[in-house]
Amino acid sequence: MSQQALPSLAVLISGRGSNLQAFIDACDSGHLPARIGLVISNNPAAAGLQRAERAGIATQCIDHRDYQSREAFDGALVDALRACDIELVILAGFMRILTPVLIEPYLGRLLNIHPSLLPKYPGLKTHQRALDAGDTEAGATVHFVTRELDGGPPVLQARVPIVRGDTAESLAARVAAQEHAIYPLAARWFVEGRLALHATGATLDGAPIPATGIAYNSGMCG
Ligand code: NHR
Ligand code: GAR
Repeated sequence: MSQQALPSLAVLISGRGSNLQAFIDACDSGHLPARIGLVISNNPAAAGLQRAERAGIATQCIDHRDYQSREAFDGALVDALRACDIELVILAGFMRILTPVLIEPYLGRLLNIHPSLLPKYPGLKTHQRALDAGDTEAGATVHFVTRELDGGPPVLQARVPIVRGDTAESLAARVAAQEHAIYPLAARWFVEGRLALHATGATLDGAPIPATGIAYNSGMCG
């Protein structure tokens, strides 16, 4: 398949971009049969913008502070996505809550990775909350994005142990390694036409996905 014929992804970031890097690597290696058509950051200082530039990917910075409302910001995102014919939108450490202005046109084509074992710990500071609660496990969940913050149907979930002496930083690093495996895999299922969002929830190969997502194991090929 020529590069142009591959389905086009947009990756939305706010920071470091290690998940973006996992997508760049998965597209390059052929594990993910797609191309990244556009990287958008709301944060001009996001290190991930340089990763994209290094990989020769088009970037746009759409700074939320330049807009009067969340809806106006989301309208600018939608304009940028439409101009690039984007088939799947990947939120990868994107830190702005989205409104229906973006969610409605991309419903079913919009994924997020959240650094917790959803439905536990929606929102922010997930690793510290897991440590404070004395949990013995943490993880990450890929889910479809709906209006409900971190509440859309889960797709794929990876677990890691919490070990003695863990800090939010050490735990985040252990979770991030799993994120980099599961997120491109979920996107692969989507571009292969295997993963879909329906009114009743998410399905893989037509079968309903359990409420906490499919449990990832390292034998699943990415
Ligand atoms: N938007 C909707 N409508 N639904 C979801 O499930 C979304 C979403 C936008 C982003 C990612 C999410 C996460 O995985 C995500 C999921 C930002 C915040 C937040 O509070 C919460 C959850 C997530 C992302 N953002 C603040 C805001 O005012 C800003 C925080 C900051 O800049 O540090 O938008 O965790
Ligand atoms: C990731 O751990 C992701 O799960 C989390 O931010 C990190 C981004 O890292 N997402 C959120 O907290 C969304 N609110 P990255 O920029 O290196 O991919």
